[in-house]
Parts: sequence; C-alpha cells; structure tokens
Amino acid sequence: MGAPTAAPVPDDDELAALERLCVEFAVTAGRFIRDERPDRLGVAQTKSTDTDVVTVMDRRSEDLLHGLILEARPDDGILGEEGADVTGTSGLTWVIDPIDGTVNYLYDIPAYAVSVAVVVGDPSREGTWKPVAGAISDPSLRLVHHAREGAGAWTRPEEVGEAAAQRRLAVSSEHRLGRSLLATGFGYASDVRARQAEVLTRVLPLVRDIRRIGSAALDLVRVADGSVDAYAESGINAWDLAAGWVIVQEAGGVVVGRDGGAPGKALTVAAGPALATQVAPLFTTERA
Ligand code: LIP
Repeated sequence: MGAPTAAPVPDDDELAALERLCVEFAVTAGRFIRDERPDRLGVAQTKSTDTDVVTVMDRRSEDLLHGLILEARPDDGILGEEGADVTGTSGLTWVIDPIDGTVNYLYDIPAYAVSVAVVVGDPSREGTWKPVAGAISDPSLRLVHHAREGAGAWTRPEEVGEAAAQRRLAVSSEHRLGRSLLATGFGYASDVRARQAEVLTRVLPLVRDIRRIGSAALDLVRVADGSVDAYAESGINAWDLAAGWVIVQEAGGVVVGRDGGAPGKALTVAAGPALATQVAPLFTTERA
C-alpha cells in the first residue's frame, strides 16, 4: 500500500537531518502557541463554515513555521493549512498544520498539536505524495513524536536535554474489531456531519468504543503508541495527515484510504494491518 512518488526519497543522512528539523520546528511552534496563548482568545476568521474557525495564533504559528523553514531549507516547497503555498525546486515539500485541533485550542482544551512533515510528490494531489519525515508536538503534555522513513517512530519530552528519555512507538496488536478502541472525527459542515453520524450509528455496535479527541494528528499518534487501536475519518486534509502518516507507518501500522488506496479526503484509516482491513470498509460509503 502507499502512494506512487515523484521525486526520489533522500538518503538516510538527509532524512535524519530533515527529521531533526521537523522536531525542532514543531517544538518551537508548540511552545509558542502554549506559552503565548492570549487569555481572551477569540475567533479571527471562519473558513468552510461558521464553525471552521481560525484564531490569530493559527496564523502566527504558521508564519513562525514558514520563516523557520525558508531560512533552513530555501529550496523546498511549503503547504500550510492557513494558506502558505510555496513551490520549491528540491522536490521536497513541507506540509504544516500550525494548530491541529483549533477548536480545542479555542476552548482551552489541552488536546491540540503542531504537525510538521516533509513529503515527496505533490501534496495538493491525492495519491501522488507520501511523507518521508515528520514530527507532531503535543504542547500540553510537553511531548514530541517523530519518525523518518526506515528508522522507527519515537516519542520524547520536548526538552532537548531529556532526549535520552526517548521511547519507541508500536501500534497495538489488537485484531478483533469488537475489542477495538476506535478514534474518529467529524467535519465542519452539518450535512457532512449528518452522513458521518449515520456511519457512526452503524460502527458503534461493532467496536469496543469510540474516542473523539478533536485532532487528527493526536489521533494518529495514539494509533502509533497503541493507546487507541484504530483511527478512521473522512474529510481530513494533507496537513492533518502528513506527519502522523509516517509516524504510524514507522510504528508498524498502515495508513490507507478507500479500497486500500492512498489516504486522503475521501477516507483515512490508520491501524495495525489486520484491523485496518476490517475498519476501512465500515467507513466506505457511496456518498463519501
Ligand atoms: C481538525 C482535525 C480533526 C477533525 C476536525 C478538524 P483542524 O483539524 O484534526 O480530525 O475532526 O474537524 O478538521 O481544523 O483543527 O486543523
């Protein structure tokens, strides 16, 4: 499984350097959104619907990441949730979500993340790209999760000095659907939510239970560390998915879309291989 790629994957030395930069940038932006969060944080703008909100910190975090990437990697491309769209010449693109779980952040619920990944191929065209390195910072827990292709997935405290406290991630070995704890999420448009609720009505009796954490990046980290058995959602974007995809894959899981294809807006499922093939068909609807 996995997407055909355009540019060659860099060698492991370059991948290791890219992974370190992903960690550094995700932690820097994570600290910024945690420590500089205004007490009276409001909605600066709405996007696809009235409930699809942007705060001033989403923009400031993306500007911070944009500047850090351009300075360190001027030839790479950038694709960001809040509009960053730089075409590079290196064949590599940084895919960034400055605050994943923005609604949680707005309500000061400690479940939001910064997601930073490097991909080969074109992240604006589903099925033509894949991540090769990535990091997700969880500022509330002061943790950072990261991976690069072929080198495993890891979690460690955000404090550099504590790097030794690094822990290797592995997806859960649960293969029975009825015993599986499943994370999922819902879109911002009410008609989409109505369809997702129909799917959930069908799925809920078939699994152990559902968790709605509110951040695809944190859901994917939980699949990678086995604290949920699977994640499935329709409607997420490349920036919600990119870093978590390589982290799950390097933790021994699979990340797929409809009919075993590449993950994307129609469907993203992440789990151990045995469970993924059982979960994906449940979330595949004609109208998705
Ligand atoms: C969020 C995703 C989440 C989804 C939300 C939203 P955002 O991203 O991480 O999985 O259920 O609807 O899309 O908007 O906070 O970056």
